[in-house]
Amino acid sequence: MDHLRKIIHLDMDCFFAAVEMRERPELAGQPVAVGGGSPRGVVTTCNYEARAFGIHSAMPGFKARERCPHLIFLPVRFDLYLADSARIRAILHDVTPLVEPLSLDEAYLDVSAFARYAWDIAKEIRQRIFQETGLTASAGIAPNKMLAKIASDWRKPNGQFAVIPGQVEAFIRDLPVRKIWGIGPKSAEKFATAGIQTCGDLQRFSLAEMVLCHGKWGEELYHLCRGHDDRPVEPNRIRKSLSNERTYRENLTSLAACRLAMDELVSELHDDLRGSKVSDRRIRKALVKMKFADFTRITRECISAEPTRETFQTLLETAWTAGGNKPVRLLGSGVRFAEVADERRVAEQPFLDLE
Ligand code: TTP
Ligand code: MG
Repeated sequence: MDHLRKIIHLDMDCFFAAVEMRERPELAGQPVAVGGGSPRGVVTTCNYEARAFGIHSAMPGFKARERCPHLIFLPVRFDLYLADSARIRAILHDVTPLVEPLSLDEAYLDVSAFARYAWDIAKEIRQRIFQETGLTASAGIAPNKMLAKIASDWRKPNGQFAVIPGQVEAFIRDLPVRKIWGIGPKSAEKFATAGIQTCGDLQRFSLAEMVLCHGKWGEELYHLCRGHDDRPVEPNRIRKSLSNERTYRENLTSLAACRLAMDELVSELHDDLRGSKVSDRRIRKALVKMKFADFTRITRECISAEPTRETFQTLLETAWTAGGNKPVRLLGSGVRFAEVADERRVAEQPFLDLE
């Protein structure tokens, strides 16, 4: 039940940039972005000084430099961020085993079982993270995951915000639909053309209408736009996919060049698939991602339990042709894993055959 739970969503502030600034105190007060070192690199994140110039994640480096010529653009040092992420996770696990990491710098905690206020727990966690890493975090506290995640943005940076059960209705009513879990810019645009801007607008539709328009997702949406979300905090979330990608210094202008590059990615992917955490997982699908010089993108996937080099080459060729043989700036390869429940079913198959 929603009102019985106390969920904290913790999110580090400008994570990669904050780590870099801690390492180089002389950068204080200057606009800093972290991203690919080459002129084609993309901003992964930036500090608030840089955000003031309109710079944001996923912005191409050249554009960022246009907006802010004195921007300090630092290369990504992933190992460094990974080490901080591990320290932060250890702090969270010290509080409760009910921690669900979402990415390197984000996690949910379920503190329902604590008699203490979730507000105080969040505050202590943030203080401890600061003491041990020198980094600031923000937190959202709410009766469920969706609201906690929205709330952690409310007092960023270095702040926290709580949505108490009695305030859920008022909190959700005026929120843009874009804030709802699973609604991306495209769906938000579709809703906007239908005159639906806020969660309150969406609440005017009955459950039957929502299901009629959006199927199973409509039913979920019906609850989410009311601020109801009963997804549990799941420690050790099971990985659904594994992928890699690379942005090339020079565009790849022929299929032959893409083929070579894809072989390299696939061999790395196969290495990663031997890693301890995924080596026992069953693969369900293979996929290829392609981003073109004009920034359009395409993905192609196929069902495959043991995708080989050839599987990816076939997908690559389909994507290349479907994309219109345009110069390619980024390639990616990946696999989707079978659900663990499906895996069990498959594992039981031989028994069924024997009967
Ligand atoms: P975010 O939490 O989305 O961003 P942030 O921590 O930098 O800033 P905020 O204060 O708004 O939370 O992402 C966490 C880290 O993940 C970010 O520091 C860099 C990395 N990242 C990428 O590599 N690519 C991306 O597109 C995004 C959004 C983040
Ligand atoms: Mg963050």
